[in-house]
Order: sequence, then C-alpha cells, then structure tokens
Amino acid sequence: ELHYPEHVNVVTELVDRHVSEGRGDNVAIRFEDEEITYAELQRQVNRLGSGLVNLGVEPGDRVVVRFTNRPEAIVSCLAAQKIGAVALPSMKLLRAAELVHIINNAEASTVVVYDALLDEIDEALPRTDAVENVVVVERNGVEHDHTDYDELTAAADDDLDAYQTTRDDLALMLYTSGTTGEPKGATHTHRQVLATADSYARYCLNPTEADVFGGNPPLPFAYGYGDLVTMPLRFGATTSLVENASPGDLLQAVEDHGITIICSIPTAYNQILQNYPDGPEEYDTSSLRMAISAGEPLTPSTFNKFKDSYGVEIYDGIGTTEMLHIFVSHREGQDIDPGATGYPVPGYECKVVDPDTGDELPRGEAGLLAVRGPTGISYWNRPEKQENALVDGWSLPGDIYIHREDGRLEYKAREDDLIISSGYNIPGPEVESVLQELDEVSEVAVVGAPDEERGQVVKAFVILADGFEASDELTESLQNHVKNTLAPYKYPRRVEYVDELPRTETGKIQRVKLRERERQ
Ligand code: 3SK
Repeated sequence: ELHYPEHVNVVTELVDRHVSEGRGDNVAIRFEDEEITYAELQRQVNRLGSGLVNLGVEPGDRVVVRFTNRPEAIVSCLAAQKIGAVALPSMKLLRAAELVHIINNAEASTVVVYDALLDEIDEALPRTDAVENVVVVERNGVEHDHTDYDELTAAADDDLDAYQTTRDDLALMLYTSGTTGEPKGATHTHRQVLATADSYARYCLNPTEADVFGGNPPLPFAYGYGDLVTMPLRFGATTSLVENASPGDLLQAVEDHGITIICSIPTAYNQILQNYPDGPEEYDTSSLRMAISAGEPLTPSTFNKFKDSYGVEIYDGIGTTEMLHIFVSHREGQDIDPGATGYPVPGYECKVVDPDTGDELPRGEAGLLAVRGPTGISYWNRPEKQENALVDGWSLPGDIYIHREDGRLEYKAREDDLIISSGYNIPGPEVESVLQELDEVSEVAVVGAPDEERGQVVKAFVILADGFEASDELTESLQNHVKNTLAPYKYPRRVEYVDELPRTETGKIQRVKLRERERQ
C-alpha cells in the first residue's frame, strides 16, 4: 500500500524536491531546441502561481488549461496545483459548446490558454458566468483583451511556497472524452496523482533520472498527463514534448531528445511501422529502451513487428480517465506475452466478474473486468453517474477480459464491442487483431452489423495499406485468413474499404459510430 503524509502538494514532490535535493540542473522539459531545467521550471511555476494569486485565484478554484503539448501547459497545471487550485486540462479539439458545458459543470473561475486555441474560449465566454480570469499565452500574435501571460509572470515573484493541500484535496480534473454521452469530470487528488507514478511507473517502467519520456498523447488525456508530466517529473527525469506529432516528428524527437521511453497508441505505432519500416536506418532510435501503448488494445502483430524493426518491446496497458492511469500491464523484465495486456499493476487488484450477478468467475472464463486500487472513480458534480460507477468499491471500466491461470489478464472486447451472431459471442477486437497481421491492412475496425437471419454479422471496416487496392479477391483472402486463424464462424461476412475510421481525439476508434451507421 502507498502512504503519503497528511499534507502533501504534488508540485513539492514533482519539482521543488528535485531542486532542494540538488537536481535543479537536471533537464525537466525538452521542447524543440529549448531545455528547461528543474530550477527553471520551478521559477516559471512560481511566477505563474504568484500571478494567479495576484489575480485572485483561490485554493480549490478550477483552472482550465488549454494548450497543445507545449511547456506552458505543464507550467500552468503545476502553477494551479501549487497554489492549491485544481488543474483542468482541456483537449484542444473541444468546441465552444463542449467548453461551455465543462466550464459550467466545473464552475471554473480561470482559464489559461494558448493564443492559437483562444477562438473557442472567446466563443464560450458569453455563454457562462463562471469565468473571472482569462490568461493568454501569446505566441502567434493573436490579438485579445485578456490578461497577458508574459506580463503577468514578469510582474510576479520568483518565490512561492506551495499551498498546504491535504493528500485528499483535488489536484486534477479530466473530462472523459468517452465515445458517447456528455463529458463527465473525473477528479483526482494530490495523493492519487502521485500514486500513478509510485505504482505503475515505479514498478512497470523502473525509471531513473537518466530517462527521457516522450510521445504524442495529448497532455489533457490521462495517459499523456501521466506519461509526459507526472511520471518523468516524479523521478527527476526529462519529458520531451512534441506538438501535433506525426510519426516522423515522433521519430525525430527520439533522435533529437534521446527519448528512452516512448509512449503512444497502437495506430501511431502502426503508422510508424508503415511509413518507416526500417526506422532505425532513417532516424537514430538507439536511445529507446522501451515503448508503452494504451488507449486501444495492442495487437500481437504490432508488438512483433515493432520489436523486429525497432528492437524494443511495447508494454501494452489498460487505463481509464477515471482510474487516471494504467492498472494492468507487464513489468519491465517480465516475459511479455503479447496476447495478454499483463498483470495487475502493484497496488491494484483485478477480478473478472459475471456481468449479471457480479460474482467472480473462475480463471479462464470471459467476463467483466473489475478493478480497485489507489486511484478510483470520483465524478465532479454528477451524483447520478457516481452511484452506478462503483460496485462494492470496485470500478467496472466496461471491458471484457479473461483472468488466465498464469495470472495474466487477456483482453477480449469492450462490453459494447462483443458481436453476437447466430448465438456465438465474437469479440470484434480478436478479429481486428488477426486482420491486422496482413500487410494489406493498415487499420481495421470490426463491429456487429444487423442481420435478419443471424441477428448480427461480423463486419470489418478496412483501411488498405499503400499500394493495395480493394477487390473481391482481396476480400476473399482477408476472410480466408480469419477462417484459417480463428474459429471460422468469426470471419467477417461483410468487408467495407474506407479511407478513415471515426476516432476520438485520444485516438480511440468510435465503433459506436460504425454500429450506428450500420443500423441506418
Ligand atoms: O483511456 C485510456 O485508454 C487510458 C489508458 C491509459 C492511461 C490512461 C487512460 C485514460
């Protein structure tokens, strides 16, 4: 079990401690050609924190932080937390209507925003009474009549004592992008933010000061916040930020910043493999020691191809915005079985339960995953959602898993992605994983399509890899590959070739949209 003192402020632990213990010259953030040491990060956090206090921001206030992956995003979250306020990073693609919902639901008093993303805030402001301060980081010459970040911080003090938050005070709020429904604010305390580093990162990644974490998950995505803020800073390591990273940008950052732990999602690893199959010949990726994947299940074929091309293993993990980070994964040094997500992360307990009774199922049987540990579901101001979110203290993320005899947890499908065809239960992702093995397939999503005879049939939406064309022969060969690899009833009776798949901003395939399309 993890223990924290009654009073703890996450910023004391992530920044100030490194400076006071002699690690002030370690590089905390690398962004383009810029290097920000821990001492400099502390100074920037103190100045913005003091500036926010001067504006009247109070402990407990919610501060919306709206940026691309740039250093000021980290500084803004940490400055809010250091003065006892709650950082609320917002995804950059959110439109004014969504921002209005979030600002009103959170009753956010303050917004710190990158000028390139100001438009939607300006459109949202007349539709809310909550916001008292807007601070703009002007880097693109966007004109505005709000408080200027550079002026605010230039006039503020370099010294700032961390507010004496308790371990159970809120530090972070993240609205679930979800695949459906109204966004809900998942809240996280100072203790819980630290716990993600002290459980998952410490035991699964074994980080040291020498590590450089880098990748492209957006910082407002819990996965990105953990891997690119909390985890590197907890260990006095470096985070490498890349704005709007394409696969090439990511590999360039590995070379330029010496990334040792790369974090991304399966689609991006597949794009890297397709665009740079001989990556290490085009970019120097020798600094990499491991890769992390989350957001969507990683297929064994992506794991194997990446290991062959790049010489490192991808550690898959499952996490949720509500749990804040990954709670099932393999640990560094363990024998990775790419057919499974891994073991419960130390500190977490997992069980697989019968969806109807909630009883734990015997090992080897598929059911709903239930999890509990140092982080957990706590929604802001949504009592009706909170009530059903926990069952006897266990969170149910909505995924179907098998708890194997060897202790590993094997992913089957999202609860909604199970296809029931002629009485057979067919996990869509299992079929996706097999189709993904083929060179012809760049990306694929498999859903159930309504069918009079069978109830549902398996339908695959396929994006072809460069150089391949759709044809009946190709469809037949995809179908045969599935029939020869899995139980034949799982083969996709329907195949549609598409140019893109609907995705959330965090990269999750919105299978719900594909299912809706099929129902029309
Ligand atoms: O939502 C997810 O997929 C996720 C994965 C890992 C860590 C955090 C999150 C939210």
